[in-house]
Amino acid sequence: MRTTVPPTGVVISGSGIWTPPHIITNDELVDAYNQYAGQFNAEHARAIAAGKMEEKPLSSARFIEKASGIKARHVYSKDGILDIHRMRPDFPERRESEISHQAEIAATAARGAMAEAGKTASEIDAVIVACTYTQRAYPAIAIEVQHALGIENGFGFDMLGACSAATFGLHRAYDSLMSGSASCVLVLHPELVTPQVDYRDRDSHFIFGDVGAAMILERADSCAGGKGFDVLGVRAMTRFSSNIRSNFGHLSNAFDGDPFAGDKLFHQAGRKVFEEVSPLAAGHIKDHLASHGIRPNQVARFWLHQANINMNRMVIKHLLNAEARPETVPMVLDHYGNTASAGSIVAFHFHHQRMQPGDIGVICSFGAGYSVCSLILRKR
Ligand code: CO8
Repeated sequence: MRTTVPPTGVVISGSGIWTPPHIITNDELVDAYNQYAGQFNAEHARAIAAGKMEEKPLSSARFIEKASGIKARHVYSKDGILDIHRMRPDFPERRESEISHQAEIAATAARGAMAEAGKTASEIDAVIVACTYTQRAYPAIAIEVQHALGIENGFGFDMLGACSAATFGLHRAYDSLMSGSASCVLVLHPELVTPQVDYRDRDSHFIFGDVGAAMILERADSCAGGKGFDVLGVRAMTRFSSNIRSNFGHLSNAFDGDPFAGDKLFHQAGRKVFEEVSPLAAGHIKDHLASHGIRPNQVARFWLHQANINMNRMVIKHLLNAEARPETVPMVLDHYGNTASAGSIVAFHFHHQRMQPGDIGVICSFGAGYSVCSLILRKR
């Protein structure tokens, strides 16, 4: 029930995941891309020789694993991505009378989180869908999920925040709970991002995978059995950069030109992002921990954004001046790819079970915007 009495604290009491049914390995992806590139180069041989067109460079599975740590990714739809005459996913379009793709995967992840938290629909009074893209502007995906799950109380809304959407969503949930405007919040991250990938671009075709993730946050005084994690603090920051960018939006319909041209899809200056965001994220985490009197080496688990394994190693090097050990800094990127804002939540979901009461953990996202957001947790 909604209440205006501020709580004594906020707890994360459940998490859930929807994993797409299909997997694409680096070898499969590179094979399809290289066939496409070979055909493109043959078709445009004259223009390339005359310097009027750029040759498509070949991709390499070895490069991908070494440069990013990604070995495979789960995807909602596989065939279209590997079809060299299509080079983009093919989702069946649903009728308005059917549940939307994004609401369906969000609801599946939500059921897992609700089961773990022991919450029924009648106990939830806010639904936040926080992700990189929503498949439509309105009605909000969150309201559709609210309806699909039979949540009759409260409100739902969608919010975007690129790489940090999930943690910014958790931040909003925390604020709603602390202000007393909600008592149990379902936060959802249905990251269907493969449609925003340019599979004809060698430098970025390997980065992303799809996933759905969910979290339940509630008032500490309503959370039975001392389970879950106390949220000790939340902190967000942003600083403008165009180094990670997608220009697709509803204005694309008003512009002349191809609404699906390269700049409308995901593109980035990856090396710059790597070099600029790693120290930004490390400094942010260090300051946030210090404001709670915690040193980085007192943290049992860092659930970091899953964009690049070398980037996470760099963040940990800045923080601890040590190597990132898998038991302290779990990675899910190797088989999920970069799942946009959901990555740190997926890492949390699979890697929090063995923590002891009192153990400290940090969830932290970083990337497009630039944006960074962290939550400091303590195992109950
Ligand atoms: N195969 C073979 N060679 C390649 C390939 C490839 N696939 N790609 C690039 N190369 C080549 C380059 O052309 C370059 O060649 P040369 O030296 O001759 O110029 C060489 O390899 C080295 O290139 P880079 O310096 O670019 O390689 P890096 O070591 O920097 O690795 C990465 C590239 C992996 C992209 C790396 O820079 C990286 O991951 N950076 C971090 C970027 C990041 O975190 N971005 C955030 C992503 S956004 C996000 O997380 C979610 C929000 C947005 C969601 C969007 C959904 C679609």
